[in-house]
Amino acid sequence: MRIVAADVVVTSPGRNFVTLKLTTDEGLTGLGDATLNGREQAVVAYLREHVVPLLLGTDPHRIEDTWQSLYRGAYWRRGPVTMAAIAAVDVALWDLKAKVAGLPLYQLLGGASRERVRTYGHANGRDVPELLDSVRARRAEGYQAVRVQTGVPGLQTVYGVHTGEAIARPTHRALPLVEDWDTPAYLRHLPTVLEAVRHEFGPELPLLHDAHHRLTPVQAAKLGKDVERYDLFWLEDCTPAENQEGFRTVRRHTTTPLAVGEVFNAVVDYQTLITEQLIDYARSAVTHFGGISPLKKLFDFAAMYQVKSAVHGPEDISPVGTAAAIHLDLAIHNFGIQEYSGHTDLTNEVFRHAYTFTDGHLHPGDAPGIGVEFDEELAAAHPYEAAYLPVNRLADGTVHDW
Ligand code: CS2
Ligand code: MG
Repeated sequence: MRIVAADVVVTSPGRNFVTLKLTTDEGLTGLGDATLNGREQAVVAYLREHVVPLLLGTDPHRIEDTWQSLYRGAYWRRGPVTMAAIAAVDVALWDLKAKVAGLPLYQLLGGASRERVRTYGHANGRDVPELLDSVRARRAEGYQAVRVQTGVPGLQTVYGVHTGEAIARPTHRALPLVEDWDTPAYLRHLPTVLEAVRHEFGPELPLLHDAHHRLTPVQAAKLGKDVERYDLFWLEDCTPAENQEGFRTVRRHTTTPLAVGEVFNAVVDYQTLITEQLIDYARSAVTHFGGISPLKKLFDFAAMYQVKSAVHGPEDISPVGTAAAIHLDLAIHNFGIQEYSGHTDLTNEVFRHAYTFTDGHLHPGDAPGIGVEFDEELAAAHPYEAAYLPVNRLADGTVHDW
């Protein structure tokens, strides 16, 4: 079998997605997600200019060799653009291999280790009453774990808080929106928010919170300690994790579980964090970590240190990347939880998928491959529109992590 075509398709059914479609000389097709939110066209160029020419004529069964050739052959390694491009190839090849075998992908990853995949959803509100309503809405949709994010008094726009349809979070269609930030105000406010949520919903509902890279290590340590009484399922991205050693400070002061890694794209990004057990959940997405092949290696490494998976799954991971994640979630032993924001109805028409969401859990389905069909005609009806993630600035105008 040989790859005879490799198409890179950008579509925007409400937000931009980049999809790689590989076609074999036997007419089989495999899909991969190459979406990098706010930098989509960089991945498109990387694929079209530097990857597609290398794929044509190759044997699609040689997944590991193709992956290593794309990773080592570029000389310039890692980074989100490169690894999103490689991820799309990796997933498309696994899709093809499973289709040839006539099996759902999870069967090629070791088979099911569980009956279904536990998820968490996003609840948010500009203030506490709005947040409580949003938690109720997620629970009514079946979620059994909820991430909670609110506005901060005195700030106009804060990460994770948006109005309108929960799963169509706006990635701003012009130049980056400038949001404001005030760490001391946030550190004072968050414990009061969690107090209100626990008072309303009790001690058992698994609650998660995303600090989104905004704190220094000692601020993160203080926050982790201040919220211990609310028994979070995790505190995410509490401090920029490129400084892996910074987590030693956090871990020394708090038992609040820590989750990190959605911006990572190689195992080495986690090495200190995992080997020193400074985190509890590894957050990388299939789409941003180079695909299923390396992500399974990461979780197997993490399992040696009792670190669990928590694959990144916001609406800017396409249904192709989501499907790939769910197959891996079902198969690995050290599964933790799967983030699942869902997608708009239009997106689900462009990417018709076999995975299902029931009672807060996902199942990949048993269609051969990853179980996604791509409606290219509908995709073409929704062309790319430049869109950027927001930028954060402090009161004095200094740029801050968003
Ligand atoms: C967030 C993401 O879901 C999360 O945990 O950190 O939504 C992140 O903001 C986006 O993926 C950025 O594109
Ligand atoms: Mg996050």
